[in-house]
Amino acid sequence: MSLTNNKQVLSWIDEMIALTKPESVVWIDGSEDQLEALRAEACATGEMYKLNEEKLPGCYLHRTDPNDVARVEKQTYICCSKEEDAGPTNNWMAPAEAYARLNEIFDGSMKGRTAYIIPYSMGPIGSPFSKVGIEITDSIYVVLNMVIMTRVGKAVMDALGDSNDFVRGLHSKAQLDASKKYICHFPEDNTIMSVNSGYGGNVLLGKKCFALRIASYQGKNEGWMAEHMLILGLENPQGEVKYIAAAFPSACGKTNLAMLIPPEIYKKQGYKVWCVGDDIAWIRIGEDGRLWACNPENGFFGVAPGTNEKSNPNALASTRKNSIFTNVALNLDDNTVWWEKLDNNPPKNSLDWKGDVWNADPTRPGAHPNSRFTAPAKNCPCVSPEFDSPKGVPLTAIVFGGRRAKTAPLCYQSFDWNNGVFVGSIMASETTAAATGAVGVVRRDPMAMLPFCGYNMGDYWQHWLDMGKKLGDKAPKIFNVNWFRTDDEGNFIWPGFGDNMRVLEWIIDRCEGKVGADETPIGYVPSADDINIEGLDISKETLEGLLDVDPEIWKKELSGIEEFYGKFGDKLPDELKAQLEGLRARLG
Ligand code: OXD
Ligand code: MN
Repeated sequence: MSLTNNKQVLSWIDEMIALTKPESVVWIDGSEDQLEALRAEACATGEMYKLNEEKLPGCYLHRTDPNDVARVEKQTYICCSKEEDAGPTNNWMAPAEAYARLNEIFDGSMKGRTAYIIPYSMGPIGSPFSKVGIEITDSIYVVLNMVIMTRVGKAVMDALGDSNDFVRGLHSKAQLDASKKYICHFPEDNTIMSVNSGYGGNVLLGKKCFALRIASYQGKNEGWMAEHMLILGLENPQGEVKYIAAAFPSACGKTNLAMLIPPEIYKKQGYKVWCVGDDIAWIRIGEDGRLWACNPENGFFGVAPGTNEKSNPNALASTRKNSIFTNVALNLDDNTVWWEKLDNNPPKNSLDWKGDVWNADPTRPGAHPNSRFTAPAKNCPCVSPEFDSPKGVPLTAIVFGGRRAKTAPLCYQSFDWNNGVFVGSIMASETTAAATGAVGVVRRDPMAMLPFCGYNMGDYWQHWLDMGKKLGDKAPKIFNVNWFRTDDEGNFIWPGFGDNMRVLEWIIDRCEGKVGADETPIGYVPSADDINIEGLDISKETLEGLLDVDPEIWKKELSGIEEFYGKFGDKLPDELKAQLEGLRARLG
């Protein structure tokens, strides 16, 4: 039974069903009865595995194909009419060619299977901030994840009414043939087609595909922004909450920062941190002329390894019920899950992420390094009371960050909005020993959007500059942080995690004009006296070292920036060229 009379929706669905030829078609209405039946079916076929109902109520384990465990940037395409509109940082395919290639692969790809039609809302249903998507998929795992990550059901179709403003998403596991895996985006058609993968980032089409790649393009045309940012609220002892949005490349601790627990000395005074979102922010100019941010998602799709009682107790607590675990180890003694650094007790009687006997074998990991939990946001002990607010939360500051061993200081503030856009555009991380390839190689990842910007990055920067013009003096202040400075032995100097609160406090104080700063060639840097290190095992000299800006290192950085900028040709905004020259001049 269909959940809508919307002719555009129905005719698109008819077309996709005729193409993929499933045995049956089921609309997902979001009811608990329907979901429970799907969970039971997935367990019966082995697609999912039910975990200990006492210890992990409502939780399941899923294993993907061992060759299908991460996003595939090489097989991800932006399919727009002109190649230059995709830009030098995206793979491009002409729409006609992409449709032809995909139609061949999708032809009959759901034979003998059920097609599930998932109506979902990114953002609270019916909010002017929100947008509707429909995903057709042949995977129950996708259905059950989408139900956690987005708002699903009939109310979404009611909110859409007769409108044609919805994003069409077609996904089929097909044969999981890696050579025919495609994640294609058609921004001009509001369409996403994903085939031959079953891994979250490639198949939960509301997330990276819609909420970043398609939405960034929509935002440029409609005057708003879709960003790879967490959103947190920092409450002071007077009960005032200030909101910060922050962009970091993948694997730099976004989820940890979003759910930060303040150090004892702050907690005692009454400081609190509220999580609005851990990965994506949709940002608009509100009626008051300020920037307002909303998290379009409804859950967390977090990396499991490294999550523990110390690093992120709030994330861990979020996963203790109604969650799905993907590619983690299974403890056979009590039917619970385990991953590296969860604790010091790898289960002796266990299976690894592939389902092979593991038994805590120290020579190989139990969980895949990119294993995940999918957890409802409402499970998070520090979820913001504003989480469902239809208008979002007002931003006081925007923070960029990366993983740099020496270059960037612990924190600095940009001179103004345009300089802040420059700071975001030169964001970079150095590869660590954990990643494959050389150590210390700089990967530029502007605004952490490198794999997620659905159009030419040069036009995207221009859009940022244009938003600044509209905001004028109502614009949030822009900062950069680096939690990852190392000493000569390669050890991290700054403790990070909850202690990052000390830097956030300086950021908010700066926005409120309560604290000074030292002017350096790259921006305003905190004076060591203004970062609270009470209760920390760090000397003032060490802190001074963390805040140091070495002009010689930055002079070397200039050529890297120039080379990166060179890729964008005419699309590089003049304003950013001027910013680069300004930095060069200040460095002398
Ligand atoms: C993610 C990512 O999964 O950024 O959030 O890779
Ligand atoms: Mn992300």
